[in-house]
Amino acid sequence: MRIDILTILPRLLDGPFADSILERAQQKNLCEIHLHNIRDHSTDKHKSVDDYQFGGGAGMVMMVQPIADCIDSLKKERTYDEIIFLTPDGERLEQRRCNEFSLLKNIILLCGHYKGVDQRVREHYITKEISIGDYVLSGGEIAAAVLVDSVVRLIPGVINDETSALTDSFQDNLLAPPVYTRPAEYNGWKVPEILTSGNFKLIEDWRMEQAYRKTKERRPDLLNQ
Ligand code: 6GU
Repeated sequence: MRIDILTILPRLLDGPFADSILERAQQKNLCEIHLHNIRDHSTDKHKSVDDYQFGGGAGMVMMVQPIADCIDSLKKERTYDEIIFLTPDGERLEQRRCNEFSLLKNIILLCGHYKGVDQRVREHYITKEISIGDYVLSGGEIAAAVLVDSVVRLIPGVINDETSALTDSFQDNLLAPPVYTRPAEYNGWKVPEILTSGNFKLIEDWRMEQAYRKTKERRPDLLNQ
């Protein structure tokens, strides 16, 4: 999978992809992540990327030209399955979408800023608009990092233990059950006995029941889907 990210703040994204699972996915050539500074594509003599909005109102708007030229140059090289705009008024990202995105070959992510992006970019280039939740971030970069992390970890081979991505919270509309490691007793706090019983059928039943109980208490909405 190839991911091209368009941003006016590429430094914000230097960190998140350089460590851990995302670093390993790139080293194993299971995904390529390319950052593009939108400002490098501005033909304006001041390298502007934003301007006042027509009709007045507070806040600058990201201009069409630098974004259009950047996307056009990428589209000359390959075809893209999706061109995704990260925006708080987009569709809320859920695990089902992450699973779908993880099957794609080439995607572009556009990180918005200021008041937003000129509507003509959204109409003529963008194929999906995604939000990561009902709160406002200063820009789309951190949302892009969230999307990339949630998607790349689902690419086969990225996580060593093949089953572990499948047992995550949300993968079956259930929150994950509690987990424990050694020691079996710490400070008088004991691990549930069933987990050290060696009876795998009972352990599986216990985990299922815990997952169900937690979901019912914290996220009953998930059980009605
Ligand atoms: Cl994708 N962008 C911004 N700026 N804020 C957000 C968001 C995206 N998703 C939730 N809040």
